[in-house]
Amino acid sequence: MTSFSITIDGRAIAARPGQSLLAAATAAGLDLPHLCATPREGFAPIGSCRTCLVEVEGEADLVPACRHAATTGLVARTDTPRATRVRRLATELLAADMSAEAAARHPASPFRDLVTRTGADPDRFGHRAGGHPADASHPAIALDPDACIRCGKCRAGCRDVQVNGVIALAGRGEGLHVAFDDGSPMGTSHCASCGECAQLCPTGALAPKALQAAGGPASVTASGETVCPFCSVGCRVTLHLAGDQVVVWAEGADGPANHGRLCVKGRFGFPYLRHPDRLTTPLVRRADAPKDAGLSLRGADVLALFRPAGWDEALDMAARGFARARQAHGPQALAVLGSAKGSNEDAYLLQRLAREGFSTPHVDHCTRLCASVPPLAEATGFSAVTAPIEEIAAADVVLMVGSNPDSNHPVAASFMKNAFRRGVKLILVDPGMQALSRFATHHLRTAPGTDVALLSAMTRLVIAEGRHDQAFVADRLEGFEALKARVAPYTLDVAERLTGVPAAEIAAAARLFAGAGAAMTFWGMGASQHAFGADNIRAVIALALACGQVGRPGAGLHPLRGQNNVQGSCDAGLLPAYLPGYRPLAAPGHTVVEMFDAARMGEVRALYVVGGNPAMANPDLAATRAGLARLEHLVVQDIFPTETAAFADVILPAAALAERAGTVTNTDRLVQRIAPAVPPPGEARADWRIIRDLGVRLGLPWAELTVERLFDEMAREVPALAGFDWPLMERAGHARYPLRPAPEGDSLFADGFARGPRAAVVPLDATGADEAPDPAFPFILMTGRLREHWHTGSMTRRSPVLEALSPEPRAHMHPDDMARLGIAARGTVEVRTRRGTVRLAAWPDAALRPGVVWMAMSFFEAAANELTVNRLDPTTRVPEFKCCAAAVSLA
Ligand SMILES: Nc1nc2c(c(=O)[nH]1)N[C@H]1C(S)=C(S)[C@@H](COP(=O)(O)OP(=O)(O)OC[C@H]3O[C@@H](n4cnc5c(=O)[nH]c(N)nc54)[C@H](O)[C@@H]3O)O[C@H]1N2
Ligand SMILES: Nc1nc2c(c(=O)[nH]1)N[C@H]1C(S)=C(S)[C@@H](COP(=O)(O)OP(=O)(O)OC[C@H]3O[C@@H](n4cnc5c(=O)[nH]c(N)nc54)[C@H](O)[C@@H]3O)O[C@H]1N2
Ligand code: SF4
Ligand code: SF4
Ligand code: FES
Ligand SMILES: [Mo]
Repeated sequence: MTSFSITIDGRAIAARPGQSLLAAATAAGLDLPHLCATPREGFAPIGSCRTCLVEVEGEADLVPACRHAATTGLVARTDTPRATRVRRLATELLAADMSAEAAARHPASPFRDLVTRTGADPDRFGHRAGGHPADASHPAIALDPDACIRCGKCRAGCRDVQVNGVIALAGRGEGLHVAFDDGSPMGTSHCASCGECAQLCPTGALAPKALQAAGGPASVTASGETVCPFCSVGCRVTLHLAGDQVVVWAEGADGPANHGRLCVKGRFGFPYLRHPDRLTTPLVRRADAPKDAGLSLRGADVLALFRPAGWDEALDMAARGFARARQAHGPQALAVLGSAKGSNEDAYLLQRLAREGFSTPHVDHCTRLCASVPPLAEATGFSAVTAPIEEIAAADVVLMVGSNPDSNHPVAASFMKNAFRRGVKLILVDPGMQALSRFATHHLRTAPGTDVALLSAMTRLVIAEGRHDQAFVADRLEGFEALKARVAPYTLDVAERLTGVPAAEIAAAARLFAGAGAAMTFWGMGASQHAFGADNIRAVIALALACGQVGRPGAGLHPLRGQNNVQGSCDAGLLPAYLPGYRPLAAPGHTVVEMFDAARMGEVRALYVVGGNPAMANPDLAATRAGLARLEHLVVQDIFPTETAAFADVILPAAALAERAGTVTNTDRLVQRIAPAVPPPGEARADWRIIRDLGVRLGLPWAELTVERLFDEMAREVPALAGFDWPLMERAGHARYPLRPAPEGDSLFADGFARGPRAAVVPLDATGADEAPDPAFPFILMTGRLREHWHTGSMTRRSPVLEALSPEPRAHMHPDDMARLGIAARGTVEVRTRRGTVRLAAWPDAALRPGVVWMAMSFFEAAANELTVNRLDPTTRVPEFKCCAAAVSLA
C-alpha cells in the first residue's frame, strides 16, 4: 500500500490510506490524547468522548482524531490553546459522569491519566449521584456502574471486535447504562469471558476482579510479555504481576496474530503458573509405591508416592534407567513421547535425544491425536497451512469442516466473525450447532462420520455442472480423472440419504463454493478424528483443488492446528516417520497410541514423557494405563503431577512457557520469539535444559548448547526456515515462514507446489466407523473440548476462573433423548461403552443431533477416554475420538 505524508504539530509522519489521524499518529509513535477510541485493528471509532479533538488546517471546527481520516498533506495541531481548552472541558464533563465515591475507588486508570494530562479539574461540574448497585456476578470481571462514563467502548469491543454481542448501552439520557444481554447479571449472561471489555474500559467501571483485589493497577510490580501457552493461534499477552509474582491481569498485546485480543484462557488461564501443585523439585518414586494400572491419582495424591531429590540424583537415575533398558533390551525398547506445549528448541533437542541418545525410532507427540496435516502434505508436498487465517479478509467464501473455532481458536474466530459481518459467506459442515452456525449461509448438519459422502457429492455436482476450475485442473492437478470416477456414485440423492442433509442444500453450498472468487478452506478434528479421518480430509482437499481454491489472496487450505507449538514440534522432527524438515525415514517408529500398545506387550520398556498426559488423553485409558504400569522405567517431565506422572519412576519439574526463552510457531507458520515473563517456581527448569543435561549423562557432547544455538541448528535443518536465525528473531520478534518478499503475499503456491508443478488428489476408500450404534449401545459418543478447558485439564482446572466457569464433567444430550429416557436436567447418568463406565451430570443441549452423547475430555472425575475406542486411522494413526457406540442410563 502506498503511504503519504501528513504533519502533526510540525512533525511529518507517514500515513496509509484508510488510517485515522489517531491511528497514523500512534503508528508513528506519537501519543495523542484519546479515551473512547483505540488504534487497535478491528475497532471502529465511536467518537463519543471528544477528548481527542485537534485542529486541522482548513477545518473551522475541531475534529476528533479518532474519526478523521488521514489524507495526503493534512496538517493537524494538537497543541493550540483552543484544542487544549476544549479537551480539558470534555474531560471535566466526563468526570462529572462518575459519582464522587466511584472516582475515589478508581484512582489509577487511563481516564485518571487523561485528567492529569489535560490539567482538568475533575470536580468542576460536580458529580453524578451514585448508588447504582455493582454487578459482581461474574467470576472474573466486576461492573461498578457509578464509575461508568457511558463512553460505549466496552460495547464496541464486545460487539465489533470480539463479535460476542453481549454488552448493550440500555436506557436513555441520564438512565443510560451498561447492560448484559437483555438485562441479566453479567455472570448469567452469554458473556464469553474474553475480558475485552475490561481491557478497554478507561475508567475501571468494568475491571478484572483479581487486579482490583490486589489493589488496582498501582499494585502491579512487574510486567512481561509472552505467547499464550494454550492454542495454536499464538496470541501475544502481557502478564501483569503483583506481590509474589502472581498474575493479576493478562492484557492482550499487539501481536501479529491477535492485535490485542485474547480469549478466556489467554485472559484468565495463567494462575496455573503459581498454583501450589506446581512441581518445584525433582521427585523420585518411593520404593514402597507399587504401580497400579487402576490408579487414577491427581495432584497432591500423586506426590505421596514420591520423595524429593536433587537435580543430580534425579537426572542420574533418569539416565541410568534408559541406559539399562537399552543394554538389556536394545534401543527399540526405548520410546519418547514429546510435547507441542514447549518451544521449538525443546522439540528439536528432544528428537535428537531420542535418535542420538536413545538410538530409538520411537518418538512422537500429541500431533498424532489430531493429525490434520498429513493429507495436505500428500496433496501439496507441504506440511503446513498454505494460507494464514488472516487471508479470510480477501476471501468471498469460507468452507469449514469439523472445526469449532469459537470454542477452540477463539481469537481466530473473532477475526472470522469480523469477516462474516462484512459479508464473507460461510459454509459450515458440522453435525451440531455451534457459535458460527448463525453466521453460516449454509450449515450442512451431516450425520457424524458422513463427510466423505457429502463432500464427494459437492465435488461431483461441481464437475457435472462444469463449475470446476478447468484451467487449474488442466495445468496444476493430477488425479482428476480418478477423482471424477470416484465421486460419480455420490449423486445428491445418495448423499442426502447418507448424510441427512437435503439435496438442495448440498447443491446450493457446492455452487456457492465453486462460484467464489476466492475461498478459504478450514478443517479440524470433526474431519480427522475418525477411523477414516484422512479420507475425510482428502475429500475436503479434493473439492477445494477441483475448484482451484489455493494460491491466491483469500484462497488457501488451512487445517487449524491445535496446541500452541504443534506446527513447530512437527517442523522440528518430533515425529516417528520424519527427521527435522519432514525428511522421511525408511523405518518409522511407533506413534503415540502404538507406544502404549507396545508397552503393554512388554516391547517398549522405558519411556520418557515430556509435556504430555497420555493417562488422560489417549483413547481407551484402561489399555494406556496398563501400558504405563508395565514400564520398567518411566520419566515424566511436566509442570504438574499428572495422571501420567502417577506411574513415573522419576518426575522432572519443568518451567512453563511463560517462564522461559525460545521460539514457538503458530498455525499460521508464524515463528514468534518468547522471553521469560515470570520466573519459574522453585527449582523448575526449562525443558531444553533438562533434555540437554540428560543427553550429557548419556554421553552426548551437549554441555555447551543454548537456546540460540538450538534455534540456529533447527533453522538450518528445516528447509522452510531458510533465512531464519536467532538474530532475525531477536531483531524482528516474529516472522512467517517461508520468508518471502512482501508483494508475494502469504497464500502459498501461486504456481507450482512443494511436491512439484501439480497438486495431487489421491484415491480414498472410506471405511465405516469401528462401532456403529446397536440396541445394546444405541448412542454415538462424541468427544471434544470446551472453550474454558485445555485437554486433560492440568493447567485450566488449576485456574480458578476457568474452573468456576466450567466446573464439572457433563454428558451433553439432546433434550428429546433425555425425555425419552426419563433423564432430568443435571440428573446423574451412567455412560457406558465396551471399554468402561463413567458417571456424570446429564446436560440438555439442543445444539446436538439426537442420538449423540457429547463429552469433553478434560475431567478426570469422569474421563471421556475411559470410554473411547482404540481404533486408528490407517494413514495418520489418529484415534477415532469422535465416534463410538455408547449406552446411557440413569445412575
Ligand atoms: N478450549 C480449547 N481449545 C483448544 C483445545 C482445548 O483442549 N481446549 N485443544 C486444541 C487442540 S490440540 C486441537 S487439535 C483443536 C481442535 O479443535 P477442533 O478441530 O475445533 O476440535 P473439536 O471441538 O474436537 O471438534 C470440532 C467439531 O467437529 C465436529 N464433529 C464431530 N464429528 C464430526 C463429523 O463426523 N463431521 C464433521 N464435519 N464434524 C464433526 C464437532 O461437532 C465439533 O464442533 O483445538 C485446540 N484448541
Ligand atoms: N476423547 C478425546 N481425547 C482426545 C481428544 C479428543 O478430541 N477427544 N483430542 C486429542 C488431541 S487433538 C490432543 S492434541 C491430545 C492432547 O493430549 P496431551 O498433549 O497429552 O494433553 P495436554 O493436557 O495438553 O497435556 C499437556 C501436558 O503438558 C504439561 N505442560 C504444559 N506446559 C508445559 C511445559 O512447558 N513443559 C512441560 N514439560 N510440560 C508442560 C501439562 O501440564 C500437561 O500435563 O488429546 C487428545 N485426546
Ligand atoms: S463500562 Fe467502561 S467502557 Fe463501558 S461504557 Fe462504561 S466507562 Fe465506557
Ligand atoms: S485464542 Fe488461543 S492463543 Fe489466543 S488467547 Fe485464546 S487460547 Fe490463547
Ligand atoms: S477518542 Fe475520539 S471521540 Fe473519544
Ligand atoms: Mo490436538
